[in-house]
Amino acid sequence: MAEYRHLDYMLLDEKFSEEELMVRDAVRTWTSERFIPLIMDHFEAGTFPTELTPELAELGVFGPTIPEEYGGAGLNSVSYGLICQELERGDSGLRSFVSVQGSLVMYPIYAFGSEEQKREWLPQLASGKAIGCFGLTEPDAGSNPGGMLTNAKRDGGDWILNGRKMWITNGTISDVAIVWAQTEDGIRGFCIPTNLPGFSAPEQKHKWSLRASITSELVLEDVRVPDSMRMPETTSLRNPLMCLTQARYGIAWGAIGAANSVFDEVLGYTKERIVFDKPLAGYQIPQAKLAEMATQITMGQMLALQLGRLKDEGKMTPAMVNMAKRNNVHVALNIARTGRDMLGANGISLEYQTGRHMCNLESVYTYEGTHDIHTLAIGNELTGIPAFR
Ligand code: TGC
Ligand code: FAD
Repeated sequence: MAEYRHLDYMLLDEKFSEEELMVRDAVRTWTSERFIPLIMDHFEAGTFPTELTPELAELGVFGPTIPEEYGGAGLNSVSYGLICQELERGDSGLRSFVSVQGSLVMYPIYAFGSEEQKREWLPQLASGKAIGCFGLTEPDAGSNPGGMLTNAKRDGGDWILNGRKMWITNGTISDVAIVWAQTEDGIRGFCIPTNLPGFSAPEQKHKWSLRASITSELVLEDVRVPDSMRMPETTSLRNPLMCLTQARYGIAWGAIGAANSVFDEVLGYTKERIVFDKPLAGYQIPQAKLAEMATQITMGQMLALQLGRLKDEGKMTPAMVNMAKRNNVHVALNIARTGRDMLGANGISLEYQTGRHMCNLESVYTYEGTHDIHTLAIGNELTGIPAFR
């Protein structure tokens, strides 16, 4: 495969610090050398290359913004964004694996967990010795997580958990699960090992998107947990939504990585592919498509970078993340669909990256808040009138 050339039309590389570029380049090289050669077979087989977990840990991509005393790398948010960008250039399933571990498992333990929970789990998760999952969505409560039916009832000093979660990334391979449940006092989060009696996580098969990612149900049947497994700082729906803000931030960057992978492949292809005696890239219609792709990628990069700088300055709001996730995933999906067409029949072959990115981005468009939910969140921010219900 040709060497990857990242589009930097507006010279944004000048805006990153030396440390940020070092982190980005290390992940970029790893993705090219260690991950991309494997992805076609894993996508086809519907498996994730879990054997790469120690290497990912060594790269420092699990919870990189968590302080070093808990095993994290203490990096800034822009570095985390660049990590997501480079991983998703490989595959959305790879970025998902890392997003869930860092933003949806390590972040809530760090933000809402007890000191014991932090000491027990964060170093294990950072080193990849433990894998985690985040159980919010249910069969009848996706966009509306406040409607969850999973519940936790007090029994002396313990809690009894019952319910079913669905579409949970990494569920089957997890050692620890963050489970959100209704209690008499509102929604609470629990941090539970997955080997407890009554807990199971059957894999959900037959996906045609995000195939190189494990997706599972979580089934909780009278799972008894001590109060020490409740995350003490969780008080309402606001807590899982705060986790989503962290993960959506990473997706806003990641989607641009996928779009860039497509753009690079399609640009190279159209220059080499001869149709009617000259390169496809020499015709106006493909050039118009390439110009639009490059423009959209560049605007997405600027949006992600500004979002990251605001996050590092403590000025990022959830509504800003709604806009960036919505825009960048939408743009990436459109670029992948257009790119798929421009590759002709090759566009449907897994020998090329583009078709796989296109299929994956359909999931990314839906998870972490669907496109329309983000539209309504921006509408709410602008008008002050919630139109969700
Ligand atoms: P609402 O009344 O608006 O909010 C409840 C409380 O939460 C606060 N809040 C947020 N806080 C932080 N970040 C956000 N994004 C927040 N959105 C809301 C809000 O201020 C309020 O706080 P307080 O103190 O006043 O109580 O709640 P609602 O029930 O009306 O719902 C609003 C809505 C629809 C926006 C929300 O429920 C939503 O975002 N729905 C989408 C659900 C979703 O994104 N699920 C994702 C599941 S995880 C996943 O997909 C992982 S994929 C991982 C991978 O593989 O990469
Ligand atoms: P619904 O909420 O039923 O939405 C269906 C349609 O209705 C969408 O078009 C939506 O935009 C629209 N809609 C919904 N509400 C409104 C409204 N108020 N107004 C207008 N339109 C509306 N969840 C987790 O908790 N953890 C995970 O790790 C996780 N991983 C996932 C991995 C994959 C591969 C996928 C596909 C999903 C994953 N999810 C996970 C679940 C994901 O977050 C949900 O699928 C998503 O939030 C949407 O919920 P839903 O599928 O129930 O769709």
